[in-house]
Amino acid sequence: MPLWRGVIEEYRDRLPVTDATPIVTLQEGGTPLIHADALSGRLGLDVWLKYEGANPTGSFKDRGMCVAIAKAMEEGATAVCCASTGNTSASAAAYAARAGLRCIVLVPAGGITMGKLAQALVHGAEVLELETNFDGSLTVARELNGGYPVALVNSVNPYRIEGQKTCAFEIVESLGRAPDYHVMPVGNAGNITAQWKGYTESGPDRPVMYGVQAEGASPLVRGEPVADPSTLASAIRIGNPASWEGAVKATSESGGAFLAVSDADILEAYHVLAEEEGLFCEPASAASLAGLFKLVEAEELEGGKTVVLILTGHGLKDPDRALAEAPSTKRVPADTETVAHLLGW
Ligand code: AN7
Repeated sequence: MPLWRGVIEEYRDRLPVTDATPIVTLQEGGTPLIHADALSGRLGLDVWLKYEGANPTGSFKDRGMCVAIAKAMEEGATAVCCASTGNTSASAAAYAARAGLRCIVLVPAGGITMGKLAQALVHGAEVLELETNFDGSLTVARELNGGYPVALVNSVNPYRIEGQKTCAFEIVESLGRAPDYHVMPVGNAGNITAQWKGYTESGPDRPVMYGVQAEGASPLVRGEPVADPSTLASAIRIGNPASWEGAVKATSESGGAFLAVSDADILEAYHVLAEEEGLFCEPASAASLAGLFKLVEAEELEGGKTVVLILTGHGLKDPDRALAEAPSTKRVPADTETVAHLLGW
């Protein structure tokens, strides 16, 4: 098997890199596109799951972060910063560590999961919990970038979008063409912007793009920012997406739409993915399947067509949620007869 070289080397001709750009890579990208056998049968569609949790830091963010960090180095930066609901900061911290850059992370106080916080800390980022939400944290990050010697690596940095579009390249290469429908979660909206850009650079066929938001954090569905976003899917707890225009371009040019799903819908989809497909993703990622269920119910999709769902982050990012959703375990004596009895034999 040839070595997968990471997105900068694999897609060099389609990214804004030159011989002067250092390669900073954890061999991100090249993630599995897994056929969802059970869901395809149940829904009468050909459903594929792009498992972005298989990236080195456990989310799709690595695709764009490697390009953003490489460009920051090329431009002489010594420090990077980001605001984050958790995955961006985990990724920024890892790539900054590899590149030898100072990394400053601004997160909403109490607003990110344990796994993501652990990642930022273990890689040596300077983590500040701001007494605000994600949107307020992003404002501070932008102002830091404006007034101090620090590069901003949120997805308002165009290099992030460039790197993230490689996910669409991989999907088109794997399927031999674009899918008919593409369904993904939307928070700050960088990723849907990037996926659409990737498809438009991949050839003539394009999917219909659906962006799924959590009901309590669904500015793109409502058509206006949400001041106090709320959902258990903390990754997408965002009220005023920075890439608003790019997201609207994706859905309008492709003939798609934004839709909102409840937290209960998200958890139902989370269980289906884990229990029927064997895939553990975080709640924000399960929003894509919750969205697909809703689209099928509303008879929006044509039967037999190909659908790709993006599972954006690994389930281990949020172990608290997994345990809260599971039955509690039993502590028993180490006695085979007792164990067998408990197992119903
Ligand atoms: C698992 O980490 O915004 O619409 O600061 O972590 O491109 O924001 C995370 C977003 C979906 C939404 N799924 O993507 C952050 C951050 C997962 C995520 C999204 C995020 P965008």
